[in-house]
Amino acid sequence: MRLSRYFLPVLKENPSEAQIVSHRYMLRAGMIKQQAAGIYSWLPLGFKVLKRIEQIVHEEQIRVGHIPLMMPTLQPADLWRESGRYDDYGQEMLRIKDRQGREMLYGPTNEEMITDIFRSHVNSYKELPLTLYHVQWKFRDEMRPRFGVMRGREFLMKDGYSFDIDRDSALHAYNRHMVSYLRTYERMGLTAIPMRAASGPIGGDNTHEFLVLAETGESEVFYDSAVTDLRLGTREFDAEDRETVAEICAEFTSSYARTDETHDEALFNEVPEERRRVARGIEVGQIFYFGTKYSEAMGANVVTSYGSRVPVEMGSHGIGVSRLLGAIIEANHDDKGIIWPEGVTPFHVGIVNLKQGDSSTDSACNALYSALVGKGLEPLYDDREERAGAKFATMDLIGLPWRITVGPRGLAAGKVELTSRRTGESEEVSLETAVERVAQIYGVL
Ligand code: 5CA
Repeated sequence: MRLSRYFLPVLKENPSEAQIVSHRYMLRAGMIKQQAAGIYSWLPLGFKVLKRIEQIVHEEQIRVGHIPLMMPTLQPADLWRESGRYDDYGQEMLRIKDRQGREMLYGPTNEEMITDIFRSHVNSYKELPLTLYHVQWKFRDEMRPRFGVMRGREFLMKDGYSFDIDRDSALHAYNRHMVSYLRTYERMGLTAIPMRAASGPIGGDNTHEFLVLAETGESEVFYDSAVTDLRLGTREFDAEDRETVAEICAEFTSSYARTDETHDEALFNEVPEERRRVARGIEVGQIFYFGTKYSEAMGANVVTSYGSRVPVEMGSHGIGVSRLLGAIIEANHDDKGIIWPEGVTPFHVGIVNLKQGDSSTDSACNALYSALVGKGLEPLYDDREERAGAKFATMDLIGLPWRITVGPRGLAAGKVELTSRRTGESEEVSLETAVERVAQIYGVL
């Protein structure tokens, strides 16, 4: 993409309504525009990152055998009356009437609807296990929408629902979600710690939240610092191997890590003092095992191998897709702007032409651009008639992890400059080497 042809409405001034850095940078970098409290348009740059994050979420769900579908945002109230949640949900639920006066709602979550799909089509234990998920907009009329996409009213969520024949299988589905989430967050350059949590309106006693540590997080968290060293990395395992999956979960959950809702001071004090941490975190996901809460209420039964009918065992598992943008920025920025981890960056590399209109720099930039595109990469070429300082400031603000700077002096010696946004370190290299290095970084060589 050429910046002169792109739509990147960056703001020079700090927007006064933004209290935290991720919100400030998302507005300044022209990623989002607020349309109403907690409701945003996703401008091209923000939309691109959102799609990258969504793509990683899909890949990791599909990797462990979960199946995507799509449910609507609007739901009939009657479905929610069956579970009893239509009255329980309170003012967070946006209630709407259609022209026939039928009561509808904008879904804050989808347990009832997925249970309805299940009971309509699944009859036998032979069709289990089954995990269906979607990535869809939700609406919760939050009392205090704030911090931009972190606590929105309309927000994008991955919500998945597991159906199993018995408790052990359902707990395996829970564990399988846990390991798939660990990999999902790691691919986004995040350390998200599973912490024992409270279940709220979803229900059940078995639940973990995934927290990214950040001073601006809304949750108070208590943990053993040993958990921050754990990484799933590139381990290969079979998602249906219950023992291995349970071992990985045990590794990530056996140290003390809890949110304030489930914090236990006496247990916490058993952690060696030098490893005890009290901090703040951003909740980027939550998994729940709640057994037959919805299946019993809504008559979602299956025939067992003995021929009897039992309510199906369920869990639900969510990732805050739009909130993740905020969390990633909170964890990756400096005073000049965002620093995208390579896994989610909107463009792989920026090209800065220091002398626009100069035939040699223009043609070198064009050659770089084509070579990078030829490798399957997406460069953002700043081809505007701007001062070098302004071009650098834009690149630093929007946070592409790599920048190639092309100027007449370097070119005379056959060199361009390859700069890391994270370390600020630069290297003088030939055009070919610059392309190769970037291709290598993104694993497309
Ligand atoms: N049905 C279950 C999971 S399938 C569910 O609704 N879980 S949840 O309530 O924990 O939400 C899942 C994730 O959505 C949260 O972990 C959080 O990351 C994100 N989320 C929740 N509320 C908001 C909000 N107001 N704005 C942005 N993201 C949110």
